[in-house]
Amino acid sequence: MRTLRGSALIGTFLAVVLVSAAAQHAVAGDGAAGPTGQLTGRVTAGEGVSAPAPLSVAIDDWVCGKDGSIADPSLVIGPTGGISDVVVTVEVPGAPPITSMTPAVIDQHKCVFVPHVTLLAPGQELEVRNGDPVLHNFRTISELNRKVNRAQIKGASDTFRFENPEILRAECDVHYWMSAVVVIAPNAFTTVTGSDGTFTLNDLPAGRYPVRLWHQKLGTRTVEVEVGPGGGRLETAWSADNAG
Ligand SMILES: [Cu+2]
Repeated sequence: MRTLRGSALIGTFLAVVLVSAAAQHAVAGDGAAGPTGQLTGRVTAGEGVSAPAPLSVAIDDWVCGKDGSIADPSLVIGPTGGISDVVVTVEVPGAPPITSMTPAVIDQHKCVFVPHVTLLAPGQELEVRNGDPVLHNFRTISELNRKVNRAQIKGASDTFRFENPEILRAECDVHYWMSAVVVIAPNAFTTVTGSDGTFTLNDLPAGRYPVRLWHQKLGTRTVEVEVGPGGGRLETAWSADNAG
């Protein structure tokens, strides 16, 4: 049985290169009104980190596809080495809450949760749909929010709200390979890397901050970044630690 703890946390280290885009203008930030800047960054796969093998399909292959036809969404590396779906949180003291309340939808399509990672504000409505002609269920693994376990027949739609900041996992028990990540963001300076491993966060107060990086397979790491009035840049290569 797969569990959150059971996900293989690969021993890792981060090669971190911090480049301040305007270090000469950087001032200490306290989250109050003052100069703000844009933080851009990229997370790439370092030595020893590679995409897992495609998933095996053991049931419902008439909908889900043939064995080996589903790319494993738990660790996706783009053609130029960017890692998708890394949750990035800049820990700015006194940061405002995330306020984006655009509708969030997770569909189940050919036995894959789409999108794999969904970013929510606390309390934001999340719709989960089953677009497949087979039974799925949506079961969450969480510690800070109420647990959900909802079977969904073809065409079903259910909505959920999660009130507390947390990164929670969701799985389908019918199709053991199905997993999704739901991020209830702790602050407005939280985002998820795109398919090329890049991210952008706007309106950060100038200052030096810890940045927490979370990935479903690679685990959690904290790095530092400096943001000046002209912005900041974070480049990290996330590597497997082969030293043991
Ligand atoms: Cu399923």
